[in-house]
Amino acid sequence: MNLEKIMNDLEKKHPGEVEYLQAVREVLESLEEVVDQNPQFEAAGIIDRLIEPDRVLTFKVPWVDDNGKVHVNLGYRVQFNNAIGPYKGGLRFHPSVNLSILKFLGFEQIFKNSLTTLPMGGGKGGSDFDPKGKSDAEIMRFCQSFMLELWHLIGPETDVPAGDIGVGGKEIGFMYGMYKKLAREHVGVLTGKGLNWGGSLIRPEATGFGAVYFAQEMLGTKDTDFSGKTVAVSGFGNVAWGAISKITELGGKVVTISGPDGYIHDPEGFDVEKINYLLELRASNQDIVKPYSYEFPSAQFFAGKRPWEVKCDVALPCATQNELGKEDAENLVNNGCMCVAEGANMPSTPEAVDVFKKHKILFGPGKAVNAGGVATSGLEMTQNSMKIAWGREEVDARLHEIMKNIHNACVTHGTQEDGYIDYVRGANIAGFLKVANAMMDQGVV
Ligand code: NDP
Ligand code: 2IT
Repeated sequence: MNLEKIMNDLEKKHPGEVEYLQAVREVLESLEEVVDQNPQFEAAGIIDRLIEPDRVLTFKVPWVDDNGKVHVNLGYRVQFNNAIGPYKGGLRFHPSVNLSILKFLGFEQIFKNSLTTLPMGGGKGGSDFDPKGKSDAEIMRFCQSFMLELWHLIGPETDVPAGDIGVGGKEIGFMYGMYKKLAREHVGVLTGKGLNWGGSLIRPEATGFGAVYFAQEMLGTKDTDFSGKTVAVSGFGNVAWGAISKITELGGKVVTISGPDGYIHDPEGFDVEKINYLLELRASNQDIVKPYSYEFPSAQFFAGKRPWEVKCDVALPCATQNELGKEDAENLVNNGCMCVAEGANMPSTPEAVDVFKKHKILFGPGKAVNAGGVATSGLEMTQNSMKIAWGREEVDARLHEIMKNIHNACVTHGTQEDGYIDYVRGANIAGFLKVANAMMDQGVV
């Protein structure tokens, strides 16, 4: 495989799509050997077909705010690959959303979904709409307008969106209501639904819980666990909340959270009371974590900074892409951090990943670590198809088992001669092989 030629050609076709190009390069770097060992993949153009989405859909989303003013946002759905199942992946509502970000997320989703062992292809979508500071009525009108276009493109066996940054249970509810009205069908077309109307227990917690189950397996390779460990977490959204709750339950001490405005350092660690206060803060639709430091005097707020300068044993970046750079990685390593597990998608820059690998610390990439969210979405789809609802323990046990299996797949495909587990390589190869072989079976389509 000629990696540089593939990347040059891709860059010429999609100039400036930096996140997309970054994600493709990272995966292809891991696959060079496997592709060279399997000439049938090259002959069938597997890589060329895999790195371009099947289709990209863009649409206009007009909506009216509470003052009667009209706004126009852009909506997208990137249907990347459906070799092993219907397109599946979240919707992101954030002002930074553009095609490059959604293509990177959709591309990553192909391999992540393959790793879950469930039949799901890869997709992603969203809008540059900013839910921050909007009333519920405004969010509802936006979601309804978004679905007026999206509903043509999706279906329970075609493409099944879910949440991501800026899209939680509330937004899924508003979108589902409009889909149901248009399609006149009550089907599992979205995941992350409310418990009373087809949602699955554990789905809200799943990404964070899954990330911690995966990190637990990573620590297990060094004969240790979360008990007594100091943990730095970034973000305080859906993923960070689930992770903090589970780490705390397992006896770990989470000492940081962050928002776009800076981070909080609480050396005493977060407990249930503090987590509940943080949930209240988020529900108040504020975009800052600063008020926490007024409520709990043990905590200090560091404006405009990221938590990676704090001494910790384990780090879980759970906010957004490229939030942990080379210097941050060096700080973590120098402070004795032994394990970095990515709750977010691609939060570490390639330079940061190089630092972790050079120092041979445990590093789990997002597509493996955070796969518990979409895996539980897959379990929600199964329950919808069977028209049953599993109990909390059952879903949690299945999630836990899936995360262990993903860890095993990474170990199988990523263990180096000196025993170091290259989880990036392991996850990419394991995720790729299943999709590539399915594409081989299905001909050139
Ligand atoms: P949320 O919207 O619930 O939370 C996002 C968090 O990240 C918030 O704390 C937010 O702060 C912070 N954040 C967002 N953008 C920035 C930024 N530019 N700079 C600094 N902080 C930022 O999203 P999720 O928790 O769902 O998603 C977090 C990450 O996890 C994303 O990378 C997502 O793709 C990934 N993920 C999510 C899954 C899911 O099931 N939800 C599954 C797998 C991965 P604030 O709210 O204050 O803006
Ligand atoms: O990045 C992700 O895996 C998600 N946002 C969850 C996708 C899903 O379909 O549950």
